[in-house]
Amino acid sequence: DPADVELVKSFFAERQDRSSQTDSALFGKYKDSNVIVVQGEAFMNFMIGQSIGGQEITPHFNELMKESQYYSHFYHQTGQGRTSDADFGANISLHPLPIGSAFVRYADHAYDSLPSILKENGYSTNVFHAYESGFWNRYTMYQNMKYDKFYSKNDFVQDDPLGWSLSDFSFFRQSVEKMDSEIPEPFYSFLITLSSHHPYALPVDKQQLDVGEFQGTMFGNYLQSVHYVDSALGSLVEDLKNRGLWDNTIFMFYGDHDNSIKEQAQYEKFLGRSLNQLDMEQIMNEVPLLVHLPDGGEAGTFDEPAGQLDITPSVLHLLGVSDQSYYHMGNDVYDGSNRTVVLRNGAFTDGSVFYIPSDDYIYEHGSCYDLSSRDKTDINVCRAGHDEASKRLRVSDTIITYDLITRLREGL
Ligand code: GP9
Repeated sequence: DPADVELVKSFFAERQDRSSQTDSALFGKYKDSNVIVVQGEAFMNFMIGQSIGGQEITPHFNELMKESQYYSHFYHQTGQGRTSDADFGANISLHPLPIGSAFVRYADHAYDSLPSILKENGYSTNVFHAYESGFWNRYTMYQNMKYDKFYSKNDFVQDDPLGWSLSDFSFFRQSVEKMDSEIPEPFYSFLITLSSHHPYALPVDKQQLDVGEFQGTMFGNYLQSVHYVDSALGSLVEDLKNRGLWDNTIFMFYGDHDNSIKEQAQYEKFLGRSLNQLDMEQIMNEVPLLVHLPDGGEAGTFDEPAGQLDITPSVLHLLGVSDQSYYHMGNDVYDGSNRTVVLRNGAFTDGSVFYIPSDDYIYEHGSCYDLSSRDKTDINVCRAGHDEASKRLRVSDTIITYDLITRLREGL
């Protein structure tokens, strides 16, 4: 549809016209640093900072927060492609598709992926995931994304089997060994964890958390496995420090998607309060993002909304690579601009309102919440934001489906 192509062209003409981006003091401050991004399986935000029976669920994450940037309203923007969608959003900065996984459906289309851009800037680019390389069509997609190498199940010694594959402890240890011994710096390493995969059953000898009244429930098992991954995260950071890699590395950790546990009563019991529709929408869509900068600088909690699509533009900002000529749709969290975050289901937030669509997707049947009162407000308050959100999803779907990036660059 020519109208859709025009929409794409005008969206990017506007986006590529941003001049403020390079003005910030952080632009290029960490040029040539290594970048390690860890995507945590089903790692959600609601249990960050929480305890059960006096025991912290995520003590290592909480400790790391003290010297990191913590984005407290960071959204996953995934659809049916789940883990592959999170990867797509974070490393390609376009919205995952409304149906299926872009990794599976359009692995041969052109993208301005983070590894391809970093490769052009002299980086070694590697991706690590200790599972079958063909799952989610990763093997093919990662070649297109221009990773030097995909370290998959066969590249890891199966010295600590757990769940679908190898434990995250061993996965992290072996991945860091490879970074330290065989990968030239500066490097971009993208790691995808697996131990906290649904249905979250962890062998008894690895259970370190007393989940009390949640014992024997999937929710309890979830807390248990997240606690386990948190402790693997702690050992990863120690390892990077011991090997002298921590101080010249931008380290990011974020969750890929929700845990598929939808019983509101469990969250209410865990958090000790009743929850409304807005609370539940945020709980199911917020994953944490932690950014540790090489000097431990800029630490604090950032409450403005952000999302997975923002990872690529923001990493590029820190490294001093302008993303203005790239076909990215995420926000740069460091350029000071106002941020609208659009979820795949058509929900959006701009930090002052939160729109939740209804099942029939008729705008007026959805709910518009005022984030300061956390109550529903007049539906019209969200209308302009909703129109913008729908436009963005349409722009993204058009670019991906019709493989437009190369043609746009050639002046389509
Ligand atoms: C498998 C893993 C899980 O390789 O990434 O994917 P998911 O089932 O969570 O989408």
